[in-house]
Amino acid sequence: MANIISGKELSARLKADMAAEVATFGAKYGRVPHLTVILVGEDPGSVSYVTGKAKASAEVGIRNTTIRKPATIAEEELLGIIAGLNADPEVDGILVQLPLPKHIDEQKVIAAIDETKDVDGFHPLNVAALWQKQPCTLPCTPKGIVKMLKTAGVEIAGKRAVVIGRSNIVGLPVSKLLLDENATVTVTHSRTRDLAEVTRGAEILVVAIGRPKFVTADMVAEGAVVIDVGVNRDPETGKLCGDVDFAAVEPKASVITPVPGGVGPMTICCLMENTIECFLRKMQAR
Ligand code: L34
Repeated sequence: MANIISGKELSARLKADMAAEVATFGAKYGRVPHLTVILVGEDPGSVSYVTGKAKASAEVGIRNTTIRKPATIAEEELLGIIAGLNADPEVDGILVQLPLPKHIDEQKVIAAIDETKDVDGFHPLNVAALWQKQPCTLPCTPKGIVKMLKTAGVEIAGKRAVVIGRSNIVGLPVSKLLLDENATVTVTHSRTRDLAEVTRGAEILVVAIGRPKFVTADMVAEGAVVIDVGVNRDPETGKLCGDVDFAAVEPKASVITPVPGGVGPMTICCLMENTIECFLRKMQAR
């Protein structure tokens, strides 16, 4: 029987602490942090995540503006909106929900965001700072994963960590954060040979591949810590499921995260934290 880390419960505690802190900001700074989220198109997953971000903002006392635009929006118009938000002194955080429609250059859009308002930590300057171990805004999902490991009392230093997936959003940055915690990190991907052999060597396994129930029991060592980043629809039941076959893997794991209620809520929680950090940096620079 594994220890199941509830991201839902942990994020609720952290959000309550943040709410208490934010409640003091009006008197101290004259206003509360302001997060602006841009949603392009109507992908049901994106709509659900953006709604979760607005809900969490309300819980923490952060002002949230969600700008919704059709999938047909021109890149120029999107860049114009970002320029306006960059120039607005009352906007502390800007997030463009990904993925964007194919006709829009994602990297160009991310780079257009003022790096001091980049609450995702995706701007090239923040990415460079992360890889050079300089102070920066950490990407929300990797930050949430390390918080979950630490809260569960998982020792990271010296451990063999295997990450499945090499995306800019999760795989690469979580690998770097685990390396900074002194794990020995292996990054695997679609071209990895004998993947199961590699993952069986993992003491900490982070799965961010985006395929329902991809990780099966034979791929996991007895006693492993398993972090499931996937949010998929189970093709059989239509219900939400992770990248890990939870029912099969949980009995072998020492610690595991569920889907839903695991990494997802922690991503949103860390977004709240990053928004507060960007706000405070600005206020303290005045
Ligand atoms: N710019 N794009 C930008 N920043 C991000 O940090 C994200 N991400 C990923 C996709 N695109 C992004 C998110 O917000 C993934 N993601 C995210 C956020 C929240 C949840 C899942 C993914 C989440 O709360 N999941 C719930 C279930 C939600 C549901 O019911 O649909 C969970 O319990 O896992």
